[in-house]
Amino acid sequence: MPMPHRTFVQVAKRRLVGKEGRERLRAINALLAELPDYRSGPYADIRKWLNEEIERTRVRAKVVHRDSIAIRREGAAQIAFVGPPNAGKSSLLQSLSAIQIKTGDYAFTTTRPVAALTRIGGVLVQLVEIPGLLEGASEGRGGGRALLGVLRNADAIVYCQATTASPDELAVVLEEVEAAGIALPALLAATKSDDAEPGAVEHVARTFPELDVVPVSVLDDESLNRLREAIWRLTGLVRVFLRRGDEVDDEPVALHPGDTVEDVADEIHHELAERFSAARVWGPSARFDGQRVGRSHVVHDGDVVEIVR
Ligand SMILES: Nc1nc2c(ncn2[C@@H]2O[C@H](COP(=O)(O)OP(=O)(O)OP(=O)(O)O)[C@@H](O)[C@H]2O)c(=O)[nH]1
Ligand SMILES: [Mg+2]
Repeated sequence: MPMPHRTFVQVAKRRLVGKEGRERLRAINALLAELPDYRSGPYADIRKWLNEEIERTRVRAKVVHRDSIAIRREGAAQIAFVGPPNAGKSSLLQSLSAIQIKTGDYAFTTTRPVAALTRIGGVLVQLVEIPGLLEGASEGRGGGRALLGVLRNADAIVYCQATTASPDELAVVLEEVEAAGIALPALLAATKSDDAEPGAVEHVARTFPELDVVPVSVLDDESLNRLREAIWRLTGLVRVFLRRGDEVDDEPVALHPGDTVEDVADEIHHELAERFSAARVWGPSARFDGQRVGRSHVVHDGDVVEIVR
């Protein structure tokens, strides 16, 4: 005598409670094996329900998987490149760093976030391309929630809009970012400026009055340098060059606004931060060259600092 079908459904539901992924699929398959194999009637309905449960479980597993994408943070700041498909995001990443990345004259050449490490203002900065965010992204469309999750972790945004395309495309993207509650320092790169019709850059600028616009072309090194400088300002980071005796380091240490001489010492060594006595400062925060300051002295971008032991 098979188990009455109503009892079977109750048993099945109880066994599936709290199970997801592979564990749930195993439980469903076990139930299917126990199910009397009538071709019609209530048992056939249960088989249909269980088979649909397999499908739903698989879809859920994929969504859960895609709901978070991890980009390992590197460098002193993470800058996200965001914009409609085909805006030239990958091309910019490639031109600003040393990475090889697929670019193409069609939408969705890039399907997952891509990271590139580069030096900007002498400091290592991580650039991340966020692939085309679609209308409805903040509700999860096109894996949008995972992409916005990556964006939320960034320090600043470079929005990309081709001067050869309609700015309406970027307007959609901006709405999704706003709907997701993400508000980061941002600028707008008006891309493909070599190909722009007269007035196209101005049109982009008028459409997004709240954003600083940097016209840029991957064919124009000067424009890429201007973009680098604008990105540097966006990071808000403060560069300090360390001095040891008469030598000044070529590569600066990156600090945050409000950081002090003590933070500078801490960058060199935690122990040094505990026991150093004073520092000497040259540059924007110094009243005169080599000014002697205490550990709570706030450093400015471009300072040269010598820690006095
Ligand atoms: N003329 C010109 N074409 C450019 C420039 N930058 C990118 N392109 C072209 O624009 C197309 C799209 O470039 P991608 O860098 O792949 O754009 P994307 O924003 O990464 O695109 P998806 O990853 O598909 O969303 C390619 O054919 C590029 O060669 C530029 O500065 N000038
Ligand atoms: Mg791309």
